Amino acid sequence: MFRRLVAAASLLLMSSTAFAACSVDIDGNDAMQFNVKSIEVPKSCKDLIFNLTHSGKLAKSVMGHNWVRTKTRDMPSVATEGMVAGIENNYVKPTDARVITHTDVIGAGEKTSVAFSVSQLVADGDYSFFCSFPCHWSLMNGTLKLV
Ligand SMILES: [Cu+2]
Repeated sequence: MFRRLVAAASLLLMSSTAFAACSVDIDGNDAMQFNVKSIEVPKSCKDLIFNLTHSGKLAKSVMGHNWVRTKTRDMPSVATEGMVAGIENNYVKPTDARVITHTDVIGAGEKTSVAFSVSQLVADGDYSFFCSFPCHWSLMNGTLKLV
């Protein structure tokens, strides 16, 4: 039932031309890798929809992935403090003002989405995204910029 609802929601998003050009699909796998290393956000988008999938076979307690966005300089400290916050907080310190957006942690075969307002980004801003599951951020990270 849940999967069917998620599939229906995805179809709705994909069928909307407004969202189609303003969305990013990214996948995490069991080798602790994202399939995207950089994201360019068009200035013309009002919101960016970020869709995260997990194409691996491992459970979220073992090889969970999320997507966290911060300024690049904040990434190491946010990742370290997120590890302590635990899976019940999706490895993100609650009310961490340095975290601009994040998804929940997902495991194999799951998907999740988050939307954020592109107006939060400045043109020359130095942003990164990463997975804050313990010890993943140094491999699972990339850059995000407004274009
Ligand atoms: Cu991860």
